[in-house]
Amino acid sequence: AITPTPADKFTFGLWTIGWNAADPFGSATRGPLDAVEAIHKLAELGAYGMTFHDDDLFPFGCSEADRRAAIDALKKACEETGMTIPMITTNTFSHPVFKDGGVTSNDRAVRRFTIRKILRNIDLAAELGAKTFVMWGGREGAEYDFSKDIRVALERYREAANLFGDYVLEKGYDLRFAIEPKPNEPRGDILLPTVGHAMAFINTLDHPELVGLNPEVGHEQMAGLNFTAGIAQALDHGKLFHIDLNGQRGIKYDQDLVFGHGDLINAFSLVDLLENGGPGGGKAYEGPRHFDYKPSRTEDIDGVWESAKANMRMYLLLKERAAAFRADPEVQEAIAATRQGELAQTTLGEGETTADLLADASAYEDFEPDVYFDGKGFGFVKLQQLAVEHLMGAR
Ligand code: 3MF
Ligand code: MG
Ligand code: MG
Ligand code: MG
Repeated sequence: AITPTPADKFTFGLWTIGWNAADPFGSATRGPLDAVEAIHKLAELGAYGMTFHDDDLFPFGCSEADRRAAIDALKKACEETGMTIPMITTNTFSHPVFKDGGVTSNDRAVRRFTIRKILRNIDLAAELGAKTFVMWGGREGAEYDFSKDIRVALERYREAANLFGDYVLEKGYDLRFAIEPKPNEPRGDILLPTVGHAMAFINTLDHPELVGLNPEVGHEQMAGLNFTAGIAQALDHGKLFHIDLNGQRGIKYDQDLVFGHGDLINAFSLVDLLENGGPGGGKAYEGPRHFDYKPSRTEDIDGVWESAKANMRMYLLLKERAAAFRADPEVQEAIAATRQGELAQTTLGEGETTADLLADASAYEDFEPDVYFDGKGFGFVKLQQLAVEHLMGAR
């Protein structure tokens, strides 16, 4: 069960395996990777699909003929291999013109150009049958508080998001948007920095039902947040449209390590949530398991494919461990001891009103916290130890 198959729905960004490993301090350590070759290799490894930014597939500003040739070659490779393109996204951050952002740049001509670039790519998403269109606004932000009024920048963000929603409805495309939050890098501070900020913003849109999230493990962890808890809230809100899996070790630059090579314990609870956390214990999330990582700069092309395999293997191993954890009678007993079943009960009884609660002297007037408190623990540590032992393969 740790051999990936398309049924596992593993997908990779072309920019991940295709990264030439140039970083802000050094030049490339690897050559370019052709998209057609990437599709064939990923198919061979058991992946389900590939994703890309417009500029990953055809160079920024290339001729329409070159663009078309690249798209057609990709389509052919998909037909040959059965690979899919479930998500595409737009590069609104690499070209110097985007230095103050795309849809929120202070420069209005840049904003108009960005909207056109995204609309063109929405058409391509529909053509390729992608169901999710990711928007990562990495340059939407600032380094300095006086650079712009954030409220006005958010109005421009909203104007653009509403325009894209209207466009998709008008065209009748079967496509939803997923905003990818990130706290910083490349901007000092990025707009919609976390899952929570983005969900609040989505609620202000004309068509909130069209817009959800593409949370990335490392991005939330860069803000010191618990990724599994953020995903749980996104699920609660019905907004987990897509996910970027990778690894991050603490609050620092965006590491994009292999999934599980960062906070392994949080990766374990994440896979458990996605796979076993749905109502009735089914899958909580049915979409692609998308890897957005960077094969480390130290690796050659063989190391790239080793790291691609490692992502899928980590996910499947964690899935296997999570199933064993859930099936273990000792774990079930430990879960019951934590009183999670009681958390699932409503706090007021069926049909009970606030007036009834106010009239219930046992809830307050006669409730004696000092008497009620018996010092009994919740047993969370015991349960966590069982979880870690399952994760380690020690049980
Ligand atoms: C940057 C990212 C992005 C987004 C991508 C949208 C370049 O930290 O995570 O990758 O994921 O732009 O999918
Ligand atoms: Mg990232
Ligand atoms: Mg990252
Ligand atoms: Mg990402």
